[in-house]
Amino acid sequence: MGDEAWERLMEVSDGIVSMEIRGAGKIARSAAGALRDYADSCSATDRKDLVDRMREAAGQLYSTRPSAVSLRNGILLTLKGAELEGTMEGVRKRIMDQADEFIRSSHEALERISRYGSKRIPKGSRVLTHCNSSAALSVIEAAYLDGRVEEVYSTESRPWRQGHITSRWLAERDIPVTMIVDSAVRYFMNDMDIVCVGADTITANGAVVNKIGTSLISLAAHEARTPMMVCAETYKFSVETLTGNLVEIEDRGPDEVADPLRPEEFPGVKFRNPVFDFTPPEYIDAIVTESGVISPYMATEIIREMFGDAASMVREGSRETFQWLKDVNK
Ligand code: RUB
Repeated sequence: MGDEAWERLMEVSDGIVSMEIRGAGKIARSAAGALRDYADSCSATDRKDLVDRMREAAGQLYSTRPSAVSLRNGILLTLKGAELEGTMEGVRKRIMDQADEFIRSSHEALERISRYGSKRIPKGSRVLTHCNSSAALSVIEAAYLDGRVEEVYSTESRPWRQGHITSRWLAERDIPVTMIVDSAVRYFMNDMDIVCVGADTITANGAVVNKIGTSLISLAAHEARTPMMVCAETYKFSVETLTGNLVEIEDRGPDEVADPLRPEEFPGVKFRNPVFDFTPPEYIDAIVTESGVISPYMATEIIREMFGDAASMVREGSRETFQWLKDVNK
């Protein structure tokens, strides 16, 4: 494409790939913002050219983090129905308005989640969290301000060590925090009152896709009878899983595992680096969404609400956008 607008979009895309921009919610909001800016500034010549360019931009952003359905849903909600507008200005305005609305409502969702989730944390709790989730942290902060959290245990979260971000964030707010290595979770689990984590994707059967290690933590929590709470906006629920699609687990390659040692120093050794895993619904006590606190077994209800929306998009004639994103997802 070669124009400045595309370069700015690529900066966001590269930022997501390099993990400068990370966390399911932030990725989705950044993608929506990038699409809005691209719609505003790309040098499309007519309506069709703009629609084509927006599709290309969406495909570029969509390819960056395959496990985050939030990204796909953020893109879909930003573009939905835009190709139905009769003029280039109409297409542009609809995309910009929908991007702003997605970003606004996603902030509002976080605020609600913090209010609903904090009530689930008993007074004087020790809370374990994993990785770095803005939804989980918003709950923990609200609960702390309500006198419910005594201390937070934060896992290091190898290989990227997002636990460093979480621990600093908590310490900056004077919330007592202790950082532990991932493999110490079982050792400390009996001292925890609740586990509070985020999600990248929630499937139709109520399974939660989140940072690698979440599933092991859920097993330890289950064995210790420690409640496991997942905090997630409804746009992290996956419509496609209702019709059998599987969630792809991102594998980020060996360098992140072997760093600072290089893989070349391990001749004959293979590395695997899946960065998310599945926690089955039987190990999750509650999912806190902006629509309420639900059992994971109610995931289909949330998805059906969204599916209704998707179905109406198809009825309105937005089939193309919807189908196109489905094709990208295959
Ligand atoms: C981050 C991660 C977070 C979820 C939810 O993984 O697994 O728990 O994305 O985050 P990564 P949020 O660092 O690989 O992006 O609640 O902020 O959306």
